[in-house]
Amino acid sequence: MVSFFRRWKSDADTARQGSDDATTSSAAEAIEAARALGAAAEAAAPVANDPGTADVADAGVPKPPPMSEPLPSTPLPEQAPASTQEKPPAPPGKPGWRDRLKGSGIARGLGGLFSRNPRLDDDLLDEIETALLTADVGISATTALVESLRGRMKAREFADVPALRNALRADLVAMLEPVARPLAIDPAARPFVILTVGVNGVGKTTTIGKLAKRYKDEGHALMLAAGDTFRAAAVAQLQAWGERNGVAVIAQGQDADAASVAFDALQAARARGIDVLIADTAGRLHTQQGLMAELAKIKRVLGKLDGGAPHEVLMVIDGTTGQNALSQLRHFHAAAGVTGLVVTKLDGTAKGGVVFALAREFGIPIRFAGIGERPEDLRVFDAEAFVDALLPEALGA
Ligand SMILES: Nc1nc2c(ncn2[C@@H]2O[C@H](COP(=O)(O)OP(=O)(O)OP(=O)(O)O)[C@@H](O)[C@H]2O)c(=O)[nH]1
Ligand SMILES: [Mg+2]
Repeated sequence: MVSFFRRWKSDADTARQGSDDATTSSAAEAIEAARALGAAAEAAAPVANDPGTADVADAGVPKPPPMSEPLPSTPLPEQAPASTQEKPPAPPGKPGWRDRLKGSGIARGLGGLFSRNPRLDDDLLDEIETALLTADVGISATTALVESLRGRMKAREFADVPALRNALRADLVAMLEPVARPLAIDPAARPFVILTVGVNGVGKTTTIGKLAKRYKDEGHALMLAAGDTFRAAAVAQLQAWGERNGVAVIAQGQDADAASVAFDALQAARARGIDVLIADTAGRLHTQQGLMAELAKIKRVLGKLDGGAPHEVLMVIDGTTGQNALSQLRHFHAAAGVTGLVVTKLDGTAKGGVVFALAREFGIPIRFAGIGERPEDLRVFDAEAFVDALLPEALGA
């Protein structure tokens, strides 16, 4: 079994230094892609699977942040990780989205633009175009949005600038509405198996921890599979989330075969009557064919036990990645058949626009958005809440 499930360590090593093959259709996109690649490499760097440090016991394991209702063992606020001390959970509902996304590139671009009381003319459309392009909305989606506005402006559909802003809001919402489809746990699939995939450091393990809390709170019997076997710290990170949530974690430790871990976990989950099994995987660059093939193998192995498994291939995408996210999704989809997306770190330096580009190019459901590091900061993706958070308050909720 172990030899059958051999991993591609050399590929992993190359992956960390590899280059991207983002396809570009113009010079502007090439510049965007280059910028995005830099961001992706930066995002990947602190959590790269470095065999040289893999044995260092739990060094650098990101600890789950405290829950909103702390367990007795929860550290006091002053002992909590620095990042979570600074940021309490976002307020619930739409205000939370606005609170967390107000610093995003697209919110700042559009906000600044409309706050200058612009005139209703072609210059305004040009400025909107620049704001969208700069925020990583991408050429295709931006052109569609701006040309639609231009046509209606010429037809004198807009009496004033607020009317144009409302039309832009409606168009942005319409672009996202088809992909704002929440993940439904099919009770007939027992367990319902979620396989998480994505490049290094995008937030896969953290998202699993947040989901564990969500599903536990909803009353599901849950199990996690520590399928990132590249680093001991990765297994420990998932186990820490499991402990916090009182959820069993199936692990075979570092260097175990990921497909074998997934297989064992599904067997155990079936035996124990578990409702939802969530499997972690190691981050990998989408350009590394061997590593991408490993994902296909994990899927095949799960499918041997249950023809429907995995029921969801959940790809986690770092919202700060920019247009390179399109290339990532294209490759992961080809290798593993992605059925849902989570876009994380939208609260940070993300420009936010890539969400529109992903929606337009792929139409794959966006299940959740990460707007912070705490469990309650993983929100079911809501097209209206997202768009309203990006536009000036007058257009908001
Ligand atoms: N601000 C913010 N940080 C996030 C979010 N989601 C994840 N993170 C942080 O991103 C960092 C990386 O998260 P991980 O969950 O370890 O990422 P990963 O994809 O599992 O990484 P690898 O397993 O190494 O590929 C951690 O510091 C998380 O706290 C989010 O929505 N917002
Ligand atoms: Mg991880």
